Amino acid sequence: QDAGNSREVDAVVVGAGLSGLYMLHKLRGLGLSVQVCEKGEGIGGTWFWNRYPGARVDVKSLDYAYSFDPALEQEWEWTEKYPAQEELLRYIDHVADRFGLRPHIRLRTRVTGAAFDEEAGRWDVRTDRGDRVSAQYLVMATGCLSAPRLPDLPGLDAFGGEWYHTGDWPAEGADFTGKRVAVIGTASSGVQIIPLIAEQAAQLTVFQRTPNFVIPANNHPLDPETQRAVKERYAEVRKANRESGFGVAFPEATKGAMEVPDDERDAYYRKVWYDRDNSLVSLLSGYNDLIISKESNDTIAQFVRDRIAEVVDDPEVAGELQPRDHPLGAKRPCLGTNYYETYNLPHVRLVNVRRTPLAEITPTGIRTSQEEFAFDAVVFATGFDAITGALTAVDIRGRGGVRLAEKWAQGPRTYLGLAVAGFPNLFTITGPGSPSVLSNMMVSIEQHVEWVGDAIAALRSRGERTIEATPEAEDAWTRHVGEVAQATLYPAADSWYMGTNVPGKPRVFMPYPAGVGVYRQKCDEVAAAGYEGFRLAG
Ligand code: NA7
Repeated sequence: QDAGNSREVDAVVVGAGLSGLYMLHKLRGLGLSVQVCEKGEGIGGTWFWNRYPGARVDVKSLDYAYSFDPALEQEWEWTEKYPAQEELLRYIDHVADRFGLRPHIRLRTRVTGAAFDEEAGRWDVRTDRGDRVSAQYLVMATGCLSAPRLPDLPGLDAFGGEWYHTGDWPAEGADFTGKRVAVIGTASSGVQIIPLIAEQAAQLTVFQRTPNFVIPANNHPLDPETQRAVKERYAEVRKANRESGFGVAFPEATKGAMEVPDDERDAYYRKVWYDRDNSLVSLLSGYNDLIISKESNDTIAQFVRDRIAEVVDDPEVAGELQPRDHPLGAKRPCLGTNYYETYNLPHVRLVNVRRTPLAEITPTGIRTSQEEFAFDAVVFATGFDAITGALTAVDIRGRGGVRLAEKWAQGPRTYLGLAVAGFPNLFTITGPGSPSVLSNMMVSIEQHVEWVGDAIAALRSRGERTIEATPEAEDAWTRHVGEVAQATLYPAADSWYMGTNVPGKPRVFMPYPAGVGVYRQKCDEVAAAGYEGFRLAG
């Protein structure tokens, strides 16, 4: 467990979440010595930190599970359609024990910097515990939603009540019984926590800047027969997931939404809304142009707005909850359980902070441009510096001492979302320029980890020491990602995909939206062509 203050390893992996753990296992399998550094007190990454009430994954359990080991995928029994945070963490702990991963993980250890030593061809990695680790390979497995963001509001230091961020929830939990509680933020995390806080709190005030499209999760205990049926043909299911668009296989739509009669379209949307086996993928994959054509997208957006009007008693509140400023899917749609219903409760109030902006946190609560509120607790469900935040938070310096954060000042530049020119032997798992957050993360994580493992194995078998993206390959890839994004509705919305939730962050669409199947093929072609676009050196 103790790494000591200074040591040499083949690889340092930063982060012990789903990516880091599999990367560790993969590299150990290749015979490498590996040091994983994890800032948390426990492993699990996203599923360690997001311990807030109601936290659960929005991809079905049987799809959101490692596929690399057939025995593991058969033996683990999921209990729900969408597992909660505790179950996911139990699964992650099981994996770590099963594959003997813990001895290689140093907990409570944040990597603060890493510099590439050009002469030695190695990374010199520093931690907040004063460690110096020299490694040939550096794998950033730091996650896409792991740098929590608080709003830039004055006064939080002097707030006399309790406050929490959903992405950094205390292990001991929080009790809101009988309290006056504020929630700021109404995306995935807010949508999950709001109905549960409403059950405890005496008063709940929700501060909403942008309403989101919230689809009923229709979560339920997983039927044993369903689980058995999937496991019987798991290999086939996994293959189809890998070749799909979002990382969850779904029959390919052959028609656009406007090519079918209104009643047929409406029937499809209703089926997705009420079906107990529905999913975000079934919602977005029903027609082949929902994320490309505004006219088609309007049909599903209006369908959701109509459902909100049906559920919410007060027409004015319903109007506030209906998203109108962005296409459905251009921001991450949310899965909810009793979300809209919660606004019918007498002790729950919605405040539109687009109209009456938040001004400050006061010692006793929150002040908007219009009104002063008293609270015992404030919950920030305000999201993350997504995709690049956890990477640029580390002082990573490549050739010539160039800082990654500087290089990306105008937006991230990568080759295939997993390598950066000028940063040899550095890999970014689910980095910007890869499908990452637009997909079932598990599929994207496994694909990256396996590609990186194969690249390192290839390098070693050829007796080469470094692999590095060429600037030309990086330019072409970065341009390609931008072009594909421009052909979609994604850039039409302000979102964390675009970096617009972080003041000063460049407005660039970060993930690669062509689908995981297409993307995988490109990565495989690059490898098969002898790592085309990379320079290998001895
Ligand atoms: P998100 O999706 O980044 O949502 C953050 C929410 O907080 C969103 O509603 C924001 O409104 C709101 N927000 C952020 N800053 C402010 C300020 N300053 N004032 C008012 N409201 C604010 O984070 P989540 O944790 O919910 O979800 C992250 C992902 O995890 C999710 O997409 C799934 O993939 C899982 P905005 O929309 O920016 O107007």
